[in-house]
Amino acid sequence: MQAQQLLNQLRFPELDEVRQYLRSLSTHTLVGVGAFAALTTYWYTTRPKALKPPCDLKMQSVEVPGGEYARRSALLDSDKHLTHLYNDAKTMYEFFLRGARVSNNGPCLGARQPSQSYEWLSYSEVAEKAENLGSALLHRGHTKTKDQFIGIFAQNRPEWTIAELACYTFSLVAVPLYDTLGTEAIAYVIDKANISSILCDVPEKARLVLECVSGREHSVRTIILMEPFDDELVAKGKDCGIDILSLSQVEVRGETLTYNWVVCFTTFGTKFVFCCLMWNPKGAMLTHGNVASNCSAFIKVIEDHLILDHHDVHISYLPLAHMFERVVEGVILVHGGRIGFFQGDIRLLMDDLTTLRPTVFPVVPRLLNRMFDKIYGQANTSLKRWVLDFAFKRKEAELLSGIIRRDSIWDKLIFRKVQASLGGRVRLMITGAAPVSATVLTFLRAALGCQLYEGYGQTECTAGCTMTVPGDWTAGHVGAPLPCNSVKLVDVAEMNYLAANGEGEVCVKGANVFLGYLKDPEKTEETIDANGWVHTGDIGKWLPNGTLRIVDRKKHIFKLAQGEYIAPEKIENIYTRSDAVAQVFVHGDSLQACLVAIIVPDPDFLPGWAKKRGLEGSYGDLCNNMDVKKAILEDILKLGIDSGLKSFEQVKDITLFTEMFSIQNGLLTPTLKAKRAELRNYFREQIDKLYSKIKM
Ligand SMILES: *[C@@H]1O[C@H](CO)[C@@H](O)[C@H](O)[C@H]1NC(C)=O
Ligand SMILES: *[C@@H]1O[C@H](CO)[C@@H](O)[C@H](O)[C@H]1NC(C)=O
Ligand SMILES: *[C@@H]1O[C@H](CO)[C@@H](O)[C@H](O)[C@H]1NC(C)=O
Ligand SMILES: CC(=O)N[C@H]1CO[C@H](CO)[C@@H](O)[C@@H]1O
Repeated sequence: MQAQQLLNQLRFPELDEVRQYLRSLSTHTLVGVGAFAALTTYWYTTRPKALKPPCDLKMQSVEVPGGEYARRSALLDSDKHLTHLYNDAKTMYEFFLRGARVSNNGPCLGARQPSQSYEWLSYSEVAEKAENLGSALLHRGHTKTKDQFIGIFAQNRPEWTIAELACYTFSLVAVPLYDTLGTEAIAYVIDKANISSILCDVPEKARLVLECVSGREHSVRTIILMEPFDDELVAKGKDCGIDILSLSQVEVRGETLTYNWVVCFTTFGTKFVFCCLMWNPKGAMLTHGNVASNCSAFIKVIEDHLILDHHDVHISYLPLAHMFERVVEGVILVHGGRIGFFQGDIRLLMDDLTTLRPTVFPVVPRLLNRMFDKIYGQANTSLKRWVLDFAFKRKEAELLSGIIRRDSIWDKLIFRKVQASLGGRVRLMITGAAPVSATVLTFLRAALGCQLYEGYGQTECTAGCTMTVPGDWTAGHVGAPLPCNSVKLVDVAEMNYLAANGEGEVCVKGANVFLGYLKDPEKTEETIDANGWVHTGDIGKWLPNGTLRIVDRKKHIFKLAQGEYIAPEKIENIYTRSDAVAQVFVHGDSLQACLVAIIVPDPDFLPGWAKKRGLEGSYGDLCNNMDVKKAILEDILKLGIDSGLKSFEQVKDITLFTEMFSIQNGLLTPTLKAKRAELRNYFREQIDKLYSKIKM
């Protein structure tokens, strides 16, 4: 049959665009296209019914009485937050025990050597290793009341989860360490939590710890290494007063020790189990109850559409130091599923996926973007691109009517390859940690044919506070509040976001909200208010169907005396584009009518930059030279004009300062953000002088 004829017989309005497109194609192409039209007919007549969503998708959250405009999940039948789902699983320790029971002691943790298949430890083997390690830790003086913090400094691997379980078994607290911020942040965490025992995976990490503590007073007494190490390391440890032991040695020793450990189990919600010291770095104290509630909320949201069980397999490669990965692991363990770890090299992840063939695959937007680019990159002729778009449009139509599958004709013809590259069995994906573009999310939901949820949250509420619900496969929002918490939006008047308009700073309260920051009542108070709401700093907006969209970030904003709002970071970003400028701090307040700035000129560029303007001298000389100051001021004001700053957004005067703002001098956070309050105090004198000169 002629393709054109066949298409004309089809009366599906959405095919209009296809028809139009076809008219522009050559007949040669059309023969192939005819086949696609026939397939379309076949697909329409054979496609399955959609599953019923767990709530009315037009009303996914409901307002909580009290006049605060707070909202909770429509899945709850009262305003009481969900704390747990299974009566025998209220702590993370009980999560594990339940998994052992429902899997009938099935495989629990797996790892592989390069090019080999996965080898598994059963639930009872994992429990035994955890008990042995835990006993050994008790023997070294750790108890739930004294010296309870255990550092874990390793990539994801079975021993990580075993160490965590060892902590849970004896009510100790796991503190993850990670090295992306260098030794300074590690030293901070060790000191803050007064950690005496640290488990490391490889000798390099142990060396890093020694570097952090050598030559000063410190708390570390024991490093337990998972991989082999040499005598030199042991000697180095001794110099710092640290015993370096191998994990297998420690486990064997633990086996010979007997403890009446049954009494040690952490009880629900009382004690914190997990201290996630973050990059700020602040130690967020999370309890068994926090983690259990987040996991349970997640299970509850998806349970109508997907029931996890002991056949499920999870691939663990996102850092366990973040709550996102740990919550997913909790969800797997409570159902007796198994966790397979990647080899430790993200470049080999694809190989691990096809070997493990996971059913659960948590992702981050960066990875989703890469998959999207790869699929489109392979469709590099216009015909291939057309076929891909055509198949996507068909599956997108299914998706929006609530159907998720990977056995349609389009899957068999087009998407089979990408599905197979993930092992071919993935049925649940979760993305979080950062926003994902609607195009990418919708395309991959269609192409991968599995349930792909987007969550939103932060460590302070145990990873998640909202998540998309099954059946709502639209993108562009982060879903409704999870059943374990309520969400409210609070006025940010200076940015013109008002709760009464359904916009404002996202605040969270519920069973998953943390206890506070370790030994930091001041920061805790800044984050959790007197009524128990965590203030996230994100700006959200309620959509008509009760889902939340994240639209902005709360910024440092202040008013000048005449009432104009100023966002100093925006101005600083513009001024630092000057070659002469390394760092800028813009200051103003409601008592002043104008802005001033402290500027650290760039030591590498300033001499050359000044020379072009006929000014010479050493860096120090130049910074004291009034003509240099004047030239820099002129340069940044010009940049400001070019970038569209209003005149009240431009500084009136500046002072040059020769010492960089740094973490060491307390003017930057470890993520290299300006500590504005500290900067203001530090430069009080210079700022006052600038203003007094302006007034004269
Ligand atoms: C740190 O822990 C040790 C025990 O490991 C204890 O003796 C010491 O008092 C603790 N220091 C602080 C500041 O808590
Ligand atoms: C198109 O993609 C194929 C692989 O899918 C590749 O072999 C080929 O070189 C690409 N062609 C162009 C022009 O990029
Ligand atoms: C919810 O509302 C948003 C914004 O109006 C919309 O984009 C989305 O499609 C809606 N979701 C559903 C399932 O109707
Ligand atoms: C897996 C899980 O339970 N965590 C939820 C905790 O909440 C985050 C956000 O909704 C989800 O992304 C996580 O999905």
